[in-house]
Amino acid sequence: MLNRHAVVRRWVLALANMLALISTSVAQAQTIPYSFEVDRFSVPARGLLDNFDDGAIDPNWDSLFGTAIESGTTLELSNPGVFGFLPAAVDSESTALSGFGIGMGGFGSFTASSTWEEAIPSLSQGFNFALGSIDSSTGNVHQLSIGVNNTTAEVAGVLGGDPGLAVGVLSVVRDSGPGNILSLQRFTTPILASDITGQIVLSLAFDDVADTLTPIFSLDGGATTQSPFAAVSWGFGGGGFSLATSSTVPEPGTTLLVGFGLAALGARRRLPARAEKGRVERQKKLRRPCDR
Ligand SMILES: [Ca+2]
Ligand SMILES: [Ca+2]
Repeated sequence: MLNRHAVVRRWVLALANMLALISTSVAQAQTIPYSFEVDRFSVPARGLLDNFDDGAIDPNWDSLFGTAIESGTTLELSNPGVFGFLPAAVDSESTALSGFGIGMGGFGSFTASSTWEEAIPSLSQGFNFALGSIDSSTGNVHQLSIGVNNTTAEVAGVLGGDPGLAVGVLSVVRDSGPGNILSLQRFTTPILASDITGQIVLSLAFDDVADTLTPIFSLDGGATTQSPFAAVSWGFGGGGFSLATSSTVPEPGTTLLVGFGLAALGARRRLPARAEKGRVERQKKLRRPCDR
């Protein structure tokens, strides 16, 4: 068991490294200040719970970038963030953290939930809960996120889905090298500000029999839940969670496709040899217990 936990921990760090690579600055611009709070994270089927009430992000989470502060009974994710973190080809300022590695294929079904304080994102802003897994056969990183976002027409034009206030699901696959995006899909369910009447619960349900991941949400503190999104095939051995908030730069992102790719390559060159070696070893280890 210890070995598995160690493997999962490494998995989370691998994902964190991947996200950090993506975070390399593209170009700084003005964004609207953002601040969203998470009240708790839980995976009841695995006995995982964080109420964010002990004043420290460690050891459950690793701050990836931006300003994440656990204070009182919540985790606040706010400015200043880092530019260039995306799950998309659009420039944005983001704050994110990653943690809670978890065994998946063969370890049983579960629903993981993040509960956010009631908030209505301003235009260009949003908050998201994601699960990332590494495909042990290709090394590619798969991420599925569910979030509440208020998307500009320009950003929706790049990512797909509806502009404006919506609950959105983003499915992204990145390669194992510089983290280039191999595929990206966005699905949305438009909502009204008046639909949000309590805490917002963003959940991802893993079915270990069907090998699928299904996004679920509640806009009224969990009293009622909605699941309008299709289940996504998810046959991986493990994964790690992320909590992220962002504000996109108010300009079209199309020209940033180029800058984003260059930034990722630059980050790749700066990657220390030690980290590279660790990444290869992680992949080797992951293949043993988790291949299915
Ligand atoms: Ca709390
Ligand atoms: Ca804590």
